[in-house]
Amino acid sequence: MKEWERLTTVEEMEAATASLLENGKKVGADSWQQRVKNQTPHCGFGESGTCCRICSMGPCRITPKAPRGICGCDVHGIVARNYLRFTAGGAATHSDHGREICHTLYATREGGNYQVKDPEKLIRIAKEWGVETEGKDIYDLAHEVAEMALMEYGKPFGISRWLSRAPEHTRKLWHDAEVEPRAIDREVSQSLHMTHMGCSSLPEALIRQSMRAGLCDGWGGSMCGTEFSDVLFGTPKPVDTEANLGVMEKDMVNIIVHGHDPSLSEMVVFYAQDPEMIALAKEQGAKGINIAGVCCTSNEVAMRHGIPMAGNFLQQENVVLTGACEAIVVDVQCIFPALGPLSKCFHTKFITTSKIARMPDSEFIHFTAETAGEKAKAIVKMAVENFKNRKPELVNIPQIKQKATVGYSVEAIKKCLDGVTNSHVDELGTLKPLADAIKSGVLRGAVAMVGCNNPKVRPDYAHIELMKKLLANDIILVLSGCSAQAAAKAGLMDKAAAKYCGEGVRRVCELVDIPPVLHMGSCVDISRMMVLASDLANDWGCNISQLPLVGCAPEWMSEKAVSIGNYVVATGIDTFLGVDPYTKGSSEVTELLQGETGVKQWLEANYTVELDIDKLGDKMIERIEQKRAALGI
Ligand code: MSK
Repeated sequence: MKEWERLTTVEEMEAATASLLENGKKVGADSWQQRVKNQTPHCGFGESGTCCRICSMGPCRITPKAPRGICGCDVHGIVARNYLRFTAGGAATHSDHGREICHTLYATREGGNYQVKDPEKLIRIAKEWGVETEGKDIYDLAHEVAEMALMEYGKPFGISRWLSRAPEHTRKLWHDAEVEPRAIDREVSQSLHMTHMGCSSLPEALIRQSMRAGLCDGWGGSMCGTEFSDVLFGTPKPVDTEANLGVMEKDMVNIIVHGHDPSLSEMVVFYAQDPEMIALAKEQGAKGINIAGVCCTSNEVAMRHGIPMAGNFLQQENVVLTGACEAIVVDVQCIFPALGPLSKCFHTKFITTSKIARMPDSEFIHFTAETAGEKAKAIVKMAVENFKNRKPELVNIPQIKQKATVGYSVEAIKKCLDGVTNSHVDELGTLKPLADAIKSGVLRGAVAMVGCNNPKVRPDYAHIELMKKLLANDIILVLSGCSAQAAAKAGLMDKAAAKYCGEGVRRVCELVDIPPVLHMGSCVDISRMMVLASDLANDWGCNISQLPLVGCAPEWMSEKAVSIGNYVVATGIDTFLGVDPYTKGSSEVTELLQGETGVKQWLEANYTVELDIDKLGDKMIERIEQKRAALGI
């Protein structure tokens, strides 16, 4: 392994966190590190998935002495039901985010709060969906397509429109396995129905529906979220930014945007650049207004505007602990309720904006498409006016940050490849050069690394160590979510990091002018990876499951991650987890998800769960090499 001396190490990040926790102690702040201690050890029944509280006869816990719940359900049925409910929670969350984006698209108008920024993409999607586009006003088209997309959530008949993007072989597998997602809400609702007391307890049926509910997310709600965010805010293209807590500015008003839905953060970014707001900031004694992000909202605005990334999931408290955060403005998902009491220890305004994510100790400013401009301006003003309340003795911004180039949508990746080969095939380009690099062995394969942080894993360590290991073995990476931010914080999204990688990755990065890990966006943007895999398989001339490509979520924590894992596996991509999904209590469910006879047989891919991160990396490399051997390359 070569020296990675340019990278910020996990030890450096931990030292920064330790100094911030000291800052917190001065004001009596609580922390997730302390709460983990309070919650440990965790409940063994919960961890193995063997506790059932679906009805009020229990809760029932399965032990050798009590092998069945009061209704008679065995451990396999209980674990499988819990798994499906977990999936449904994730699918609902992503899909509802997608629905909000569709509503925002419906609210677009010329000169309004929201406009169509990528009309070409809108026209492409409209044609894909059989909508007449000729001579139509772009806003009429936006409203028509938005309404069709909203109907995808509740249409009474048929399957998801987005499935037509998948290769024929994959679609046939879905059809034959009876996991094709129908209306998005139907799959979520049916999952809850199936798991109600007295419905399904057959593990196979429950795991099939888990796949279907996952697919309604990745090839349904998330795809709506991604595609229409691009139409609204622009399809990402490579842009330079910076990452880690050092992006916060001592002399400026710092506004942190956090959550997932870009509708809010886009407007906050806009008003932070308003000359009136900047003048107000100067009046308050600040040099200007600095916006930075946390979690996937950060990914969204980084990819479209180069807004710096302050950190990922387990760094959300750190931004407040710097004592230099005037406002942390949140939309939905992955927001610690702890931010309320924590903000009260400092001068920080904790501003919630969505009726979906109401929290104690926050200031609620209800944000809607209709009032977006006025509310975003009010939020920025509130933050600016809070600058004077900062306590200089509590300001501690760790001076660590790295450069990053982000914004690799599928369209952008194709454009980069096109620039090298000049093989301009059609308006969208081709992935053939990538396929050729893998076939020739210059690259051994690719890993899609995604997901959160989880205190069960040393934060960011698994992400960063696995990335280094894979890159050293000439495996290229596409990233999203908090995994992407881990890479950016470490410096792996700096193009200069290519020189530490294996010879093949280095050559490709230098030739194509890309960093060794490609930032593809937020959690909903894993749908981009599904399109990438489909197009790569088509350009290669093989099935997705044959590609030397695997998925990985080494530090995942949320229900959304399970939903994602299910649609990635169901799309034919073997997926490697570093945290157990509460299924180890059932040998049958473990076999269905990780063995040869369940999802592997139906959909040509399965899960591997390995808590030893080094072994997890070895297993991914081994699987990629097996796929290469099977292809004869
Ligand atoms: S934000 S779901 S902690 S990746 Fe999308 Fe990060 Fe996981 Fe939330």
